[in-house]
Amino acid sequence: MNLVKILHCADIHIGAAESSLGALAESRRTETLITFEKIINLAKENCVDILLIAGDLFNSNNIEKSFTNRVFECFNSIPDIKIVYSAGNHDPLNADSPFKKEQLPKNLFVLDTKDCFVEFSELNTRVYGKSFKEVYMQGAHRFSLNADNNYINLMCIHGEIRSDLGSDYNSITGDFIKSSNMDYIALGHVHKRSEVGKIGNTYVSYPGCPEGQGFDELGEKGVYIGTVSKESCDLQFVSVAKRMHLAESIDISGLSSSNEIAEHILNALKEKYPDSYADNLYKIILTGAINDDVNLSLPEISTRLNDSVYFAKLRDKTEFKLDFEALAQENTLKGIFVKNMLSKISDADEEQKQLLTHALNIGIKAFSGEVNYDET
Ligand SMILES: [Mn+2]
Repeated sequence: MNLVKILHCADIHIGAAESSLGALAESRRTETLITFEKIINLAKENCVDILLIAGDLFNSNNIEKSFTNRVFECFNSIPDIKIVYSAGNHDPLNADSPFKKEQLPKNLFVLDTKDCFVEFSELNTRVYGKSFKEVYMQGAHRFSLNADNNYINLMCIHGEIRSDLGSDYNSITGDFIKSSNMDYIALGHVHKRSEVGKIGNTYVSYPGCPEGQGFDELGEKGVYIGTVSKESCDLQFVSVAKRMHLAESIDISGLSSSNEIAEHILNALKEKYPDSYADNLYKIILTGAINDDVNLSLPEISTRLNDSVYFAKLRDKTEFKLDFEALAQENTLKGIFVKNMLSKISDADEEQKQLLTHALNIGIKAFSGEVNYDET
């Protein structure tokens, strides 16, 4: 059986700056390049035949020369591996593209902005696709070329799977996939990984971005490696991210000092991520019931955490351990506030109840000191 070994990656976004990280943002930009180098090494170690990169290799075409030089140096370092690049919406194949400005390595095949394919006869394989020419590529992806059943037919393309044709980012419909006659479609654009699925006779997946760029891109990130033939598709997910973004809810009920709370959080992280706890980026959501005499200092807890892990930010979702009914009887501003809120809560539906209880707790915190409330 004729098998081809591939590594499928996408959305590396080399040079992306996670600006909310402040002083760390610049080093995170370099880490996107380091993750790319790791992918190149994986391709080499696994002796893949073809490296498929389905768009958004660069975060933008406006990328410094030192980064593009390093990328092309990496491509040149794996001369026996065919590399197919299909440009995405972040690095469209226009006059500003590094792929238009630089001398391309011999083993790099950049797909045209019209429907096209590249043929590797020694692998009995064709790779079809189409690069973005501008930031948007509207309308249906109506592919004008037919797959030839004498070859293993792969497609490498950036776009959005959806049922209609309305996307500005290259709609790819289920019907298109079903009738494409491709053996595997290597997609890019969606940063959340999908499993390898099958539509009609065609296998298809999004590997997701290999390095998360924010707290909306949580957890393990990586690439797919494996074999494709006319009868099979056997791809494994391999994690490559330098660091993970993680959101962790941690119950701090019964704790009262900032150092105690910071230590409790760190112990929980060490237990859950024994090998990588210090390297990750965390959004820690503090939960549980605390006494109203505890003056929670988020900046102090945060400083202590950031001394031990790469990055941590805190969100306070704790509630006060209080006898609200008794408080509501007090003839004080606080008492009147509690009485009004309790009455609203008792009339509310389940969803509203949760929101109002949260609001009650924020209000109580406002009475006892500074409110450090930020939902972002
Ligand atoms: Mn992307």
